[in-house]
Amino acid sequence: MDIGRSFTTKIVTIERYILGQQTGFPEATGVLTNLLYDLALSAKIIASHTTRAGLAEILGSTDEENTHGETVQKLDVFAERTIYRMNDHTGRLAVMASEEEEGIIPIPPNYPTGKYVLLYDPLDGSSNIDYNVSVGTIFAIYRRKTVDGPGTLEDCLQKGRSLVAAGYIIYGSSTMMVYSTGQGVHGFTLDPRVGEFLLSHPDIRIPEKPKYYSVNQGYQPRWSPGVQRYTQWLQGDNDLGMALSLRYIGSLVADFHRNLLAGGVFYYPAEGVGAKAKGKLRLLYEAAPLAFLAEQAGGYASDGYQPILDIEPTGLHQRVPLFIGSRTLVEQAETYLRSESV
Ligand code: AFP
Repeated sequence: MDIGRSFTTKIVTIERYILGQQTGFPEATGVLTNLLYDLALSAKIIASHTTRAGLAEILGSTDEENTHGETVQKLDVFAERTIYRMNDHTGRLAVMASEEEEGIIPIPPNYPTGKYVLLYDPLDGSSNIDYNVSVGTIFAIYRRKTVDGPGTLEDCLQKGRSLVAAGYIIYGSSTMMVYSTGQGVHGFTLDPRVGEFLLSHPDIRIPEKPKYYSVNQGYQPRWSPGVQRYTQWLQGDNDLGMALSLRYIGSLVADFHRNLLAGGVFYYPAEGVGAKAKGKLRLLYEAAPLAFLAEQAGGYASDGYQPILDIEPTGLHQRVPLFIGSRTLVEQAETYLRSESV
């Protein structure tokens, strides 16, 4: 028997897959391909540190010194610097913006600018790091709006419908990169032995039958009557024929990833007046890129009234209520929320 031929599953690296997708577009210049490749490389570097996060030298304040007399960086700062340094000099980007930075991040004047814009949340859920809970990186790629020269705030303030690509990396029991360029959602698992992301989840579709709802139930007293009733509906007062199970990690990428694969809804609603009057999550760094993935996987994301992807951003750090996951569940949330405003 020819053992070699008995293995029918192809091994596809992320590089090969990204390149393969590009060949469907003869006009493509390869810039987006290389940008995604750089993000995969950033992910490998960040993953190599998250797996060592329990070690004392990684934890602690940003200005502490480790035993080698070097300045210790917290993991979220490290992730931020890694993505920036991987992308500041390539000539592919006009400008960047990060959840960790107040303003836009210009490309240094000694480097060329390019046609894309990168927005990212370098390490989402970072308050979970000290407890060995999964965290993630989220990225969003747009085409610049301005024609040339340094990119501007206007280039960053684009609605999700204009996204060229988006994705996330989850640093969990394994590291996965999940992305879409508008041709479905594809997931790659990092094989740490060979240092490659290998295609493990081609063409992810949110399952028809949902399993989970995910929300910080501790905040229930602060929710509007519509969100309260919606939650009861998810808990069994419905025509789904089953009560959904509650799963909540408190790390958006991990909660979204689980529901993407298992079916379900994640929501972080508005909480009346005060600091969370518009919820907690950021439109540009969290909601819009994940909404793009949700729609590409057959799901949906809404602020309770309109698609997240249709919201015109007015500020870099704008917050938005988020309902995301299986389409029927998110549409049901809209029904409950709209009914409270009539
Ligand atoms: P941190 O980055 O401060 O850990 O916040 C994580 C997050 O932005 C998102 O990943 C979670 O879904 C959400 O906040 C959890 O918020 P609550 O702790 O209020 O439930």
